Amino acid sequence: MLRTFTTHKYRKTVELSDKLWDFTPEQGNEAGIKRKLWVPGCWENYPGLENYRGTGIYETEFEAEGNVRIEFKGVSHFAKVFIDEEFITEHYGSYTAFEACKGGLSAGVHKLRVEVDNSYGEKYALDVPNDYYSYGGISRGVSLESVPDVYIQWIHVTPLEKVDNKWKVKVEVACTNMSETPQKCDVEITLAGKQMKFSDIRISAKKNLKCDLKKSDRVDDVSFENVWGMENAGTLICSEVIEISDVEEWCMENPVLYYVEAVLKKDGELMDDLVDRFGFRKIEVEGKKLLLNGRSIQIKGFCRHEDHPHYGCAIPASAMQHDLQLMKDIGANAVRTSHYPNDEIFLDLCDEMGIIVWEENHARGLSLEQMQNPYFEEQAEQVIREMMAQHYNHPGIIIWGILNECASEMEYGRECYKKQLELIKELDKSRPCSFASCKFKTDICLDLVDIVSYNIYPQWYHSTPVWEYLDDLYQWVQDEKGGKGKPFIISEIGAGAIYGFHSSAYDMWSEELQREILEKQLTAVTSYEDCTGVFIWQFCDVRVCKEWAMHRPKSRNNKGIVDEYRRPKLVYGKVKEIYRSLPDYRDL
Ligand code: ADA
Repeated sequence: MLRTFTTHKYRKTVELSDKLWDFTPEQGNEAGIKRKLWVPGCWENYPGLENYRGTGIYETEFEAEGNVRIEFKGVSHFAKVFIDEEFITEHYGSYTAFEACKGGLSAGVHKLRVEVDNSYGEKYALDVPNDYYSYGGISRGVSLESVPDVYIQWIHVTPLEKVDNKWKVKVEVACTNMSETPQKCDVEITLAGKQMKFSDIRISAKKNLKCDLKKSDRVDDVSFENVWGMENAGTLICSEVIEISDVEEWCMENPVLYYVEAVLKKDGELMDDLVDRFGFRKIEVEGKKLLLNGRSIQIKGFCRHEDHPHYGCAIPASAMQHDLQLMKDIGANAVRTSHYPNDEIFLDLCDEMGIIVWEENHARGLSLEQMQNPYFEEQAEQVIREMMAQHYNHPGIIIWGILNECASEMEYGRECYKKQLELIKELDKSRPCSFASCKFKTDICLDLVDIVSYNIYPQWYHSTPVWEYLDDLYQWVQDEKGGKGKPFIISEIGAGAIYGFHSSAYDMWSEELQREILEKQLTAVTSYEDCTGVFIWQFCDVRVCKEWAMHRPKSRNNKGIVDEYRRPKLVYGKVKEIYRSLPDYRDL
């Protein structure tokens, strides 16, 4: 399963995941020993491979004829793909999808080999030993699709605003041309019942980034390479701003979703299609407020890692849904996908359940030296491009975030933040952006964002009273250039506890102490007038890399409200009491 709904009615698609593949590790005690692994999955969940960091070969077979497009939703963290022993593509980045395309396959069975690497090293700037575990393997779904030479890459729908009960909407469709010659096609779009047609569109050929399009087609001459960083050349078709009436808005309490469908025709014949889903909703910043459809929202959120003892980061849909049900039970309305783009199934579920999302690119706590890695900029920007191209339509996503707790107090760091935030603005003007800072009164990047966000741990990492610390910080943000008058979010608060450890003395790591600290933090933050909301660190306990284990009992970051098996700790009831007592909107 790659999405929670059908994305093609016409394009022939088969899932290559949800089955066993052959897997052979290349180093260590198990080197050269072939075994079966479930895809999607992480190799650390198998006996003998629990700590395996290195390269491994995944192999399977598929039956096809003609052009194939294989979509990998996530391989952790570097992949090289071969079809019938021929190298097709490579991709770095565990948390975004990529495609491997090959034309003209003969009818029959073909071999697919994926060489996967989860080792650390300079070439992988975003994966460093960290306060969470970076697993190895084909960790998200894989699909095999039969495509014509020209196929639809994505559809982006931007709901702009609602005027007189009519929604103004813009639609863009990206088409890719796998062949060596330009092709002419018609593209028809159906959006919430409204139809649009773009005739005789010239789709530029691979590696030939020029299009000669008639002005009347309203087609922008933009290559994916320049804007979205896609591999193949193609054409971006932009609609006029259209108006749609009689539709329901997407909101937290009534998350209504609509479908958009694009079909591609050549000489009148249907060649390809793509279906995606979106919602009519507007997110905007107005002074200190964050407005959803004009109403000021109160974020009651959790930071969540994709982690589970049975599945690593490859969490099955039913277990994701269970996490979301627990969050709903607690009264939460928001998730921060800390610290990377999430599996799209999770985003689909958030859309369906009315849960708002802060999605961020992949980076946690990178130091100045780590940001100066020669690969850092390119790799971090690639995650942004892929995340935004792939997740653009999710109405649940209301904030794009970047670079959690990196060097935002240094000039060099500021340059990186600036470039990445400018890139986000270039790609999507319809959502605000932010980053989670830990640079207490030293951050120099607050002018670059729409929303100021801070991770704070008073009473846990230091003993300053919460209100005092928060107020001190907020007043500094108001004095500091750039932060003044913007919405202010506490993107992390938290305290650790080991499930089942009780202490009437409120000893460190006891459930009692965690409950006491979090109550103080949450009460102060949620009653602080100028604070737009909070994301608790964190939803569940997670495995950490061995380099971090010294400060993390059980090799876990134990600040979860539930433990790694989702068993509620004492604090669960307290958070539930506080979150449930607060409305979703601040204007009630
Ligand atoms: C940081 C960081 C988290 C986690 C947390 C903690 O704020 O963003 O990833 O490491 O601290 O538990 O200390």
